[in-house]
Amino acid sequence: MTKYSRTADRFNSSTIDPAAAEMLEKANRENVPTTWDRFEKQKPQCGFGDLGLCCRNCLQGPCRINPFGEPKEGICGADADLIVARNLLRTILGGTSSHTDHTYSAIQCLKSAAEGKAPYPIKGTDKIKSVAAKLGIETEGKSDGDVALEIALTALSDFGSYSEEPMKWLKVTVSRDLFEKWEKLGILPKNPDREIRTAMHQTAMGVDGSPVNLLLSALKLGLVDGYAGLQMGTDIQDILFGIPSPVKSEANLGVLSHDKVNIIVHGHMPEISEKIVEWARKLENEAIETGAAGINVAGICCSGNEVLMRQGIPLAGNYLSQELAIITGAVDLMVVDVQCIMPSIMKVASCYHTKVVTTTPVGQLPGAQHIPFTPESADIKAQEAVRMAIAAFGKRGPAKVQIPVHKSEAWGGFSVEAITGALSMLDAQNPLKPLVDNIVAGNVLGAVGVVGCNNVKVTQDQSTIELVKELLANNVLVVATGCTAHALAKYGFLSPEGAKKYAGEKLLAVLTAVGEAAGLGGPLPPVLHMGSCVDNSRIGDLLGALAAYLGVAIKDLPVAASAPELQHEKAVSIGTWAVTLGVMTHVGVVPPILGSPLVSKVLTNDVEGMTGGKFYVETDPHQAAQGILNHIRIKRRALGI
Ligand code: NFS
Ligand code: SF4
Repeated sequence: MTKYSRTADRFNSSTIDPAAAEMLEKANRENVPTTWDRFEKQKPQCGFGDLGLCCRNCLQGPCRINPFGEPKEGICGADADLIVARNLLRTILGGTSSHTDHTYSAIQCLKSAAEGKAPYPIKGTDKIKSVAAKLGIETEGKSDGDVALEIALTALSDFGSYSEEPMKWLKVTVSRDLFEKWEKLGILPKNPDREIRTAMHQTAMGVDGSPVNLLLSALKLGLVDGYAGLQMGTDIQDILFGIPSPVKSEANLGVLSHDKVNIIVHGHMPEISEKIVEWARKLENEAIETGAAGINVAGICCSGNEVLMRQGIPLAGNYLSQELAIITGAVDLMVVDVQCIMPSIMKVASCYHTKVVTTTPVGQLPGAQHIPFTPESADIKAQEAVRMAIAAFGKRGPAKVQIPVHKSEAWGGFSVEAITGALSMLDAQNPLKPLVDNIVAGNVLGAVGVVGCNNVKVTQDQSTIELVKELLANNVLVVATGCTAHALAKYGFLSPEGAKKYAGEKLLAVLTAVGEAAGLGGPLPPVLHMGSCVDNSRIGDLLGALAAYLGVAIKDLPVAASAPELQHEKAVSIGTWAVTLGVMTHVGVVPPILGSPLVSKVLTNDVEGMTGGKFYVETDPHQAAQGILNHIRIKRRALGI
């Protein structure tokens, strides 16, 4: 194996997380390559690709456009604007397909559970009621299971629809104003699968030659992502597994245990991670019989967020920490499903005793044990996986184990229901009133959803932390999801203590009043963890409720979204949905669009005239914070507050 040698400087520029830095040093000592090593070997990254100017959409290519000279056109005549717009739409299609396929699995699980075929108790009774109400499903005299089945079938009917009607799930979720605005723009999606097919077709060689038309489709696919991916996914998952409520846990690699069997759940599908958690609890005695002190489950990426939100399972780390968790030498089993799983984990695992289990037909890794989960077989498969972990525990090499001590208190579980529940302690009739009154009074300047990933191009967690610090100091309420929530969790932003440390004086007073009224005995955390990336729909729901309460449009609210360290195609899809919803959306990594002045201008400027939202590209977190604060102040002024 190549010797990977790095200086202390290199570790520092890789991450601000002390636990991650410690593991990078260990990796270096033990000659285990990580994603940062591979990133170095990729440098310099291709300039054409970076600008979005490379096309491989037919076998005459690859074609590339030279922004400084010739060629200005691909072999078929496609120019920079067309190539960039087509590539962007394909990126969004990748993200949207990921979310809708994830959601489709959740629906199948709910259907099978409701039919009594799959061993999942349907826990979200309140969500059954609220979703049935919005879908217009009669609940009177019906069992929860029967209503849940109708809900699952309604969801499936959107995916099976051959009519020209827009998606039902979207129509029943959003305000009439938004619906009509999107109708006028001609971007209301029909059957989501069909929209994905059509847009793939549209981007094929020799079909659409209009960059603007392609960008309109991008907005439409943003809506597919938002309503057939995020919204439907969260609604269905809450019905299956329950609506999250505030729960205290911990975050960072220090949550791994020296004397317990350590199982990591990594990926996105709660129907798998929930079962692993359930069986880890049920089989704890078997672990104890073999000499372990018990079983410890911890999460990486959005699987971690899902089981934190509903089960209080600790977070081991975000996207860039997935290899580092294995490098502790203390992970006995990593169970993965889909999305954001680096194939490299197999090579890393082979340097330790760690076993890897794959669980889905599309997410396989050579060298891993494939245990294909289905809703019906989930109990058997989960037991098999947990027993593999117990067996692997005995093979842990003590000389290779080094668990960083770093971990922080972190609260999760802030669903919209939980937030309004806490606020209703201040005003039972009108739960949103205390929040809105404080916004109007300027005690809360505005709210920002800080979301998304890690990206090896950004020092791990740095942009997120710097940005959020400035927002909080300026009395902006922050909500978070995805790997960003993990990042904030590691540095105490998801704890009541974090409110005292980071929140501006006025914001702290509000957080304290709400936290004490809600019986937390102290302030709410300054950053509210709203869940996985699919759970970004919760932020959409909250914005919708605030706008409705104030009688304005979402685009008029003093709010913004930010993805300081995004990497995945899914993050681009979610951002597009947010822009379509009317939200200014900051991205801290430059997306591959700068090769087209037209596309860049439309996305960062012109689109605002259509949806009220726009993208804001800024890689410096301090500049970004100022830009976001300015935006919030402009929105406040326009509202006359
Ligand atoms: Ni979101 Fe969650 Fe993380 Fe990014 Fe990946 S895990 S779905 S895509 S990297 S936040
Ligand atoms: Fe080149 Fe046109 Fe083919 Fe793209 S579609 S690879 S620009 S010839």
